[in-house]
Amino acid sequence: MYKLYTRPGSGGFVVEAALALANAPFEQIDVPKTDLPDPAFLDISPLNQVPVLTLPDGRSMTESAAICILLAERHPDAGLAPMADAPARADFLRWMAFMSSVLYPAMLRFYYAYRYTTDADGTKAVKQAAVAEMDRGFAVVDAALQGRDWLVGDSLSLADIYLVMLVAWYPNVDSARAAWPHIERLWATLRDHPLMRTLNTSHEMWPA
Ligand SMILES: N[C@@H](CCC(=O)N[C@@H](CS)C(=O)NCC(=O)O)C(=O)O
Repeated sequence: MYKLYTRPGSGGFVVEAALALANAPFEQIDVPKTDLPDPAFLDISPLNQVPVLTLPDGRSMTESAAICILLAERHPDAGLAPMADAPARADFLRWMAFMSSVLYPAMLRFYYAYRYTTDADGTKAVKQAAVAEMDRGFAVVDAALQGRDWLVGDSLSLADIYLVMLVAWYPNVDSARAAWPHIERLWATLRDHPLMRTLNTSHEMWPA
């Protein structure tokens, strides 16, 4: 059985969604936010971050995008992503890498600004630059969604859920919804999705 180390409102959201869509049983372990992490947790997550997925064979992995890609591969019938030989596979890999390497780190720079400057008065500037980088990244994804129902291919994939998770973290949600209408359209669809509604009750990613 899988084991998911997570926390409400964290990147564990998309992994929990993937496991639920795949009907894969898992044990959930909520990891408290603390500066004094459990050494056993550091063994599997050296940066003390969630999500971490422990696989049925006992191996553990960090990195939300990698976890999503692996789950999609291991549960092909769940349709979590285009298969390796599908034309939309390239888009899926591209957007998963883009979101986890551009948008997610920009979120971290905003929410953990003190880590990104040695200047005690510098966090405001770090946060402003982080939001500017989020704006650049979301604008790229919004343009890609123009005229499309889904970010990748012709059906819901983990890329859509990953995107909605990220945009829900944007510091000013109302301005995000106004600035990126194509992302907002997708987000509105997912806000109505039964599984997202269920997950949102524990994760509280957006107002119900
Ligand atoms: N690159 C990692 C980032 C994970 C991450 O930053 N997780 C946050 C929660 S959303 C966390 O655990 N932060 C605690 C910390 O950095 O101290 C991934 O994509 O999974």
